[in-house]
Amino acid sequence: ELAKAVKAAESMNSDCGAIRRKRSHKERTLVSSFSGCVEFGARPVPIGERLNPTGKKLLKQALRDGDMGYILKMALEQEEAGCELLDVNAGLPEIDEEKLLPKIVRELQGITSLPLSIDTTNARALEAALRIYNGKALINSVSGKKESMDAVFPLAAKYGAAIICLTLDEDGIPDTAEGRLKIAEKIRLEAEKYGISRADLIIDPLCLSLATDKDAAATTLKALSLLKEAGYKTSLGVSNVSFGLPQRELLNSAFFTAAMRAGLSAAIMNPLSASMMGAYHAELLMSGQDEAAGEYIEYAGKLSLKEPMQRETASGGASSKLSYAVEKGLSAEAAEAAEAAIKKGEEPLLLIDREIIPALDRMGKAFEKGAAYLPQLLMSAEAAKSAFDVIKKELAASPSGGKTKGKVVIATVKNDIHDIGKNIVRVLLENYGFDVLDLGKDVPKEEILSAAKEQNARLVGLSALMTTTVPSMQETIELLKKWDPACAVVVGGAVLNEEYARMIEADKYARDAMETVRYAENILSSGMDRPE
Ligand code: THG
Repeated sequence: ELAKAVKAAESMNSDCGAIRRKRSHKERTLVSSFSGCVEFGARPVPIGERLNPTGKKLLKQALRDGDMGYILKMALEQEEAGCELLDVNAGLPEIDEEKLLPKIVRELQGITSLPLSIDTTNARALEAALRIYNGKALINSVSGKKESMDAVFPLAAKYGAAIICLTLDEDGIPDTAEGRLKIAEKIRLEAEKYGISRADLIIDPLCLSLATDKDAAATTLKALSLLKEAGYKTSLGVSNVSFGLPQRELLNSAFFTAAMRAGLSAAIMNPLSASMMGAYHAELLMSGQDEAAGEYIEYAGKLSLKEPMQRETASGGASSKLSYAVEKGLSAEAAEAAEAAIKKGEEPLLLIDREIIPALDRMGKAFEKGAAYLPQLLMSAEAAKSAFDVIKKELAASPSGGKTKGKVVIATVKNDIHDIGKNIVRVLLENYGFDVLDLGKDVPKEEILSAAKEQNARLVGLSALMTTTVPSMQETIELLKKWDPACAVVVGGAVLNEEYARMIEADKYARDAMETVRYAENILSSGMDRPE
């Protein structure tokens, strides 16, 4: 028996050994956000360059004013244009980068699931940003200068980031491709001392402007080839090549194509430029990485769609701006768009019905499918609330007047702090002439009961957004029915449906605010007024 056991143990051991041997350590270059990850090496990674104040008056002003709306909008534009990472640079001499950079990183993480490339020369700002970054960040950048490596490598090691490494040192940028490779090797050896793996290094051989050096592009392209041969991942700020020259996009896109051919792993570039993204998709197709031209065709389709869309917003499509802002969770923009739409004479209730609710719906569906995450859902709800506050003011200014159609008590139930849906219901009810007592959110059942008693209410509306608060809704209904079985209870909210509503013995499930209004009309105009 013993011998058998020993043999079994041995064979298990050797199995484990076999498994261990099979697990080769993969030297992959990866960065990630809280929810998604991007690999360098398989195909070129487009990194959006536009969150960088260089040459951008409006962004400079936004950074000075801390105008997050503008910054977030630039991020979303780039994401939609198809870039896979966002480079973030908040470096202005008059700005406290140490405060602002982490603030921007935090806000960006709320609205985009793209990983970030943190572009700064300020080590304190870098650490502040890395501390709050959710994922494996990309640091942009370290150079071969001792001072730079001493500052950046400890942080990269501590926070597990990947790093863009510039091939320049105390003597500047070498004129030759070989010289740049040499600096890359120096950087790698130094990084090793910190336990940073070579896979976490992305070498940027730098391209300066062709306006001042006719060989700038050729040298950089050669450096790319050498670096690739030596097994390095590479990156470039592509737009540098055309500083000071006219028609920059012509040059940028030609250089981008050449760099991709030379094996470039990532490009910091302008994804809003059709010629840049065009060059990118064309190269994927030409290099055999786009099966049946699927991606190219999809991109081409988006391009032809874009024109009429832009025309619509350019001609003051204020209302479609509203639904965009709500969907993307841009609060300030949503409020502005709502105001603009009202000024243009749009019907406030229609704005709710046709812009805000459908946008929330789209976000909700994306959330259910796993295509969007909770922070995005909440940002969306916040933006809807901002727009909604503007609309509410407008509606308050033009009351429906006349006699009330009856009293309705509404509340978001205990433990639930979401009231956007309930607020919409209130405004709609008020506009249809009901007298609404809104108890707010997170309301205990006893409080709802005493308000219903006091008002002698024939209709109570309850809202819940979270599954976890449905029991609290059920208890409230029980209490109300014990008091008066004839008091009707209408329920609604994201997690509810017909079946749930029946289970917790509500009288009515309302799919949306309009359905609540119709139900209220039904119940409260049925003649049998209660004795006062
Ligand atoms: N390598 C690495 N990081 C980098 C660079 C690089 N970061 C910064 C820069 N170079 C890449 N980013 C930019 C951002 C903007 C521009 C160029 C490179 C640019 N801006 C226009 C201007 O200055 O005129 C503004 C144009 C506009 O409004 O879009 O060209 O090389 N690792």
